[in-house]
Amino acid sequence: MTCEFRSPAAIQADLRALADRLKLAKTVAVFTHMRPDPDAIGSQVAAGLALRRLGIRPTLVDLSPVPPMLNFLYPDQQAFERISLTAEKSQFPPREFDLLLILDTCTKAQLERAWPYLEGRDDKILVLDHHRTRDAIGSLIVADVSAAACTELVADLVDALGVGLTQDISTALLAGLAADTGWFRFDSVTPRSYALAARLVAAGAAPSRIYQNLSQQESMAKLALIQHALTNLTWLAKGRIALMELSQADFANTGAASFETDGLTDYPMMVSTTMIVALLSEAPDGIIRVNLRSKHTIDVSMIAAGFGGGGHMRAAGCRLSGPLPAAREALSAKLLEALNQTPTQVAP
Ligand SMILES: [Mn+2]
Repeated sequence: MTCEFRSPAAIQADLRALADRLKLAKTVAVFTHMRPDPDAIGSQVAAGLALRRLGIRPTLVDLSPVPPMLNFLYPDQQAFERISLTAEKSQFPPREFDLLLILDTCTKAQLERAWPYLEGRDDKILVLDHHRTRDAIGSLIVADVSAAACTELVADLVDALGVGLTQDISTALLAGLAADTGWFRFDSVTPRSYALAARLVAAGAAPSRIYQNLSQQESMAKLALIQHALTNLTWLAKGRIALMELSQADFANTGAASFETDGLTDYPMMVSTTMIVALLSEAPDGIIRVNLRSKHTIDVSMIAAGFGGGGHMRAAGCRLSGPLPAAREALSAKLLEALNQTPTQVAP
């Protein structure tokens, strides 16, 4: 994994190089990470729409089912060709594209289902991402960890392609930006985020419609899942570490889908003492999926990387082998270690 520093000017030059290569293509397959969030789908859809406006044929590749609440981001079902690799053992169709564009991730683990296809096609692969951890993938990686959302970078790409912001492109970009910044609350937010938001709203994106679609479309099963997660909440280190667990039985009893764990880590964060929140959810194959969040200076991407995962300083994830108690024990040890290496924080 590399994490070299590039200046803003160098990143903009990389971005123009990315745009120039895309302009020469006729067909582009657009990928994003498994278990896609609004930033992933917003990036994919906005990039697809921008390419289409240039007369390039985009194909969007789904590595996991797209959460139904994100369907509103696809302007019409005929807008794009889509390839689904969501089924177990699904294989990429035997086709060649001029370019393969990967958005909002640069780690192989998050592209697992596409990897048999992507492997060996490095010269065609271009990456646009804002995460801190990354693998050496493809022939051009444009990575800007100062971007609050990948859609901030896709907005720059749309500009570099000379396409202009349509209402549909703006809606997809704002959805990603709003979701990845917790509606402009996180410390990843910069003047650039607000300036982009202003441009997107001016171009027709409607924040209230996006909010309703992203945050007020949950199932009753999700609320029941929250209930279970809070019942299974335990604290370590005098309330500084919160651990939440969801077993396969919790999913079965509530009827909630695995993507509905999204946002659960916010709840323990409301407590003043909380510094780290970990959510452990058991997948059907027995693997324990871990979501990590931190409120202070603890870099949870490093903790996740220690288990083969990755992410951002304050939001990261990894996967551990089960069963739950063993995963909890292994993780707790590393969380306590990270906490002990961090000077005690004065509440902000
Ligand atoms: Mn993102």
